[in-house]
Amino acid sequence: KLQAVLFDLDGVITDTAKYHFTAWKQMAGRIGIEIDSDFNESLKGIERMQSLERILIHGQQEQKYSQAEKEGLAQEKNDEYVSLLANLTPEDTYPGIKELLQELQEKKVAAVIASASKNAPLILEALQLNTYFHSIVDPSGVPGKPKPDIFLKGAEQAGAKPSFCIGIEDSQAGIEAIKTAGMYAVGIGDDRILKPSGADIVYPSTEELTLQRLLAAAHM
Ligand code: B16
Ligand code: MG
Repeated sequence: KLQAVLFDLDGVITDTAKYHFTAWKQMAGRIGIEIDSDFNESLKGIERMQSLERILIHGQQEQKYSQAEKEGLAQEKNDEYVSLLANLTPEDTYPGIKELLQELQEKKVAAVIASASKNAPLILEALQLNTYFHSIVDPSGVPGKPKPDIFLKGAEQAGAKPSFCIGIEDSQAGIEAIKTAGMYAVGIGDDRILKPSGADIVYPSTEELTLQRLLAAAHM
């Protein structure tokens, strides 16, 4: 019955979440705002300009910058982030991911990237994983997570019914988005963080992700 598996990218396919954190921390530090890893949880899965808004509110600077200045700050973060991405190689793919993608390909279950990141194509290319995906959702102009739209668009692209889809996420916002989309939500990370957002099951790492386990957990 399983028709598609929708993968978040940052924090599920590879550890780009740490590069986002480093790049935001650097930009925020430059304008006098401290961010720690707890606060960073609230940025995961959140689109670029929205993330910046959250950081400015966190530092009580939400009134300080014009729209053009904010775009400059976001650009500064992205430039730093993209330069960190130059370090990515196929070895940076999280354990178990390539094997799962191979299994899905064999069983003709569509794998889709449902990421908020505009850098997703660049990252998949660096990891040499492009050929395993049926499609990559373009997040431009789509309401961001925790809204369900990125996941719904991914299911539509794969011709899949949401109730026969599994979404995999490392962020609170992403888990919420998957559940609102009416899909089975698999969390990767800490269940104390992801269960309250509605995760149906949480695995501490991607190593545990096998097709057999997913099918059994989701009763599909
Ligand atoms: P970009 P995901 C999200 O990716 C990240 O978790 C989030 O930290 C980032 O701000 C967002 O993508 C936008 O990324 O600046 O590259 O367009 O977790 O949805 O794969
Ligand atoms: Mg993520």
